[in-house]
Amino acid sequence: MTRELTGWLYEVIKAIKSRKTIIKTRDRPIYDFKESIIKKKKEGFNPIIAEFKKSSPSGFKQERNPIEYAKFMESSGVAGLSILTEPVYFSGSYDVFDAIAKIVKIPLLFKDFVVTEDQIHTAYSIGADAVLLIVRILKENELCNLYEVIKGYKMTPLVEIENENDLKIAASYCGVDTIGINARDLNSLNVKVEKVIELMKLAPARSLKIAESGINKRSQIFQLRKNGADAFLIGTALMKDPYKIKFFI
Ligand code: 137
Repeated sequence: MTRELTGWLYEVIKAIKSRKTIIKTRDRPIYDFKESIIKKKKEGFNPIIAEFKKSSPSGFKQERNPIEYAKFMESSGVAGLSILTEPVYFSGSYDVFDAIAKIVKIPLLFKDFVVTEDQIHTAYSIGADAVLLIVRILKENELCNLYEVIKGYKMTPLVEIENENDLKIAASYCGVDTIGINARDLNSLNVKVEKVIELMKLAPARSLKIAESGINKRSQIFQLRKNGADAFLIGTALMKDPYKIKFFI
């Protein structure tokens, strides 16, 4: 089904088969992910997507109350929230996503390793407004199919790339207009923010570009913005110290 995967990535995808599917009536409107980013930009702010992440395969660990974090980020003016839902490596959960969705009125990104339509039905049911699709873990036809399922719900597909080859696939697929450029290599876990700048230069000019991973300084945000980033997805730095948002925005 997926491109050749090894190590922890292989384990994550394998375990997806045993994840539950949640189908229920959604009692939350769809908040437009792209519009929120464009609005913040027009207002002169750095559009930040603050991520809720409790752990990761890089060895990161941080306990924090998800509701307090989400409310604090919303009141600080972030463009949206990204919430990890993968349970084994990222200590994520659908329940936490659902609970946050009930209390905030800003766009929420379903941040997981999406390879099945059932995951998208779940994302919609628990209140997602955008869903991450990682090119690295999908074949072209799977990417296109899942992309359409997300659009069918009127959510935003955020297509994540981490190298030139991924970018070619994302750019050649007709509708892809929101691209996440990941500084982190999913195999080696090395983070290189400079790589994002190089890839942004090659991305279609019309696309909305979100710089992901490794951002912990205001100066990086300026540099990325100067080189074409429209928004910034920040996890580790904000989980460790939520008050840093004041410097980033
Ligand atoms: P951060 O700001 O924490 O460097 O990155 C934010 C975000 O891009 C990142 O949390 C991704 O959503 C998922 N992260 C990691 C990973 C994915 C694969 C392998 C490792 C990790 O260490 O965060």
